[in-house]
Amino acid sequence: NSGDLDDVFKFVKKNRTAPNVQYFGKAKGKNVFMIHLESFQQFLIDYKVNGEEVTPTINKFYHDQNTISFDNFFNQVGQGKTSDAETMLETSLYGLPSGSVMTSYGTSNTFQAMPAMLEQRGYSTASFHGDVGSFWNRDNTYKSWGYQNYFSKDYYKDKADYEIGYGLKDKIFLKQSVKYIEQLPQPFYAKLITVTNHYPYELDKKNQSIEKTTTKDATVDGYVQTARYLDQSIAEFIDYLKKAGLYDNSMIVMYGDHYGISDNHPKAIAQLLGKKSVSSYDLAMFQKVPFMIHMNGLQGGINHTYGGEIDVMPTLLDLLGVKNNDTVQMGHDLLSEDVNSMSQTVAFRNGNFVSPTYSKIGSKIYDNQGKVVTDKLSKEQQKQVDEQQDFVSNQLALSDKIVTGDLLRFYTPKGFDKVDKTKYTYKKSDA
Ligand code: GP9
Ligand code: MN
Repeated sequence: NSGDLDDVFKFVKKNRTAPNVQYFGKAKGKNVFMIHLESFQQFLIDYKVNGEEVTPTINKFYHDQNTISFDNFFNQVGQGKTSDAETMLETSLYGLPSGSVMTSYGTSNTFQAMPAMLEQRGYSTASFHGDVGSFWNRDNTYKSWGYQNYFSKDYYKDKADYEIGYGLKDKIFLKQSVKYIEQLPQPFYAKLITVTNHYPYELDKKNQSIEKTTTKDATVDGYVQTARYLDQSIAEFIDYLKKAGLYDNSMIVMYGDHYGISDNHPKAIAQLLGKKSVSSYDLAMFQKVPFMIHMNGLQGGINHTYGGEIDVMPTLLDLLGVKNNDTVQMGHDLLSEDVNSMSQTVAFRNGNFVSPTYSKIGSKIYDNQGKVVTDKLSKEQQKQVDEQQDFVSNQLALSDKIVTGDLLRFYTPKGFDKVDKTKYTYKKSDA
């Protein structure tokens, strides 16, 4: 009801931060590539096996002087995994406590999502993925988000050994995506969702180019091999972008959607990290994923701001110079200098949170060195933690109300045209 919407606006207003003048509009009119690195965790950056970098291309991209790279950026997904990541990144709304927004609400709900906002500013928009179009209900959700094009498996030439796991192997997928990218009117917004680096991390012999790790945990040790394969596919794709002249006139965003190695493997994780054992705090830090923004002329560097997937849309909209101060977003611009006391409190879907000061994991409070301080906080410190907890609970609950009540149908931001889902169709015609 409209009372809920009032609470939403109150929260959004308080949470909003002013754009950074150094970055606002820097990417205005540029093509945008959103490159989804499946199950790619931050620890892989600069990680070595037997002295050899696992992902040299992504490492180079991460350290490029024109790349803003976040090293305290967390995945915030729940059961909806990839779909939760997509939902957060393109709508700045959370996934649900259980299930998936895209599956349960993607068809029917009203959204004010990235693709629609950009289409209304002259962009063409497309999502690319080498799995069947209906997975995670993408074929319906993308219409609600305003995607003009969705190139799923039907659009790709397929052969017996082209696929592994959930779909086309990344090299084949990215290579074949080129002919569709070339047809997109510029400027465009293009999302490419890779999938080979997905559990159970199996790869055909001929594509293996690095040794497995040796934790003896069968579901862990192949991870670096599929990550290496993903890295090589990115190398080939970047080569193409450079040859096509797209590298220089695009903003290229890369992100990891969620963990690849779950909390159920603490022993193996400890070994990978060169530790005796891992605490709950270590496991929370293990939820970091890369978030990198590359563009010619961008003043890059490693940014230590704490943030998560919910913050991507406001960050990118500001870079693109898209005014978004009346849109409903749960996150905020990570490049803003106008920080408020909650700006760096990062919620997990289960109500836990991390921040540069205190983190709450389960029933325990940790300081930023990973020490348990639950019963050692001063009154003042306890007050701060309580405020963080309230912020997190409120943010998640409001997001859930928006989604389950379809509240955005009652509100259209100024200058935004309600998405007409019926105008999109993704069926491959034989033209
Ligand atoms: C399938 C792919 C996998 O299309 O996106 O999703 P995930 O299992 O990572 O949620
Ligand atoms: Mn995924």
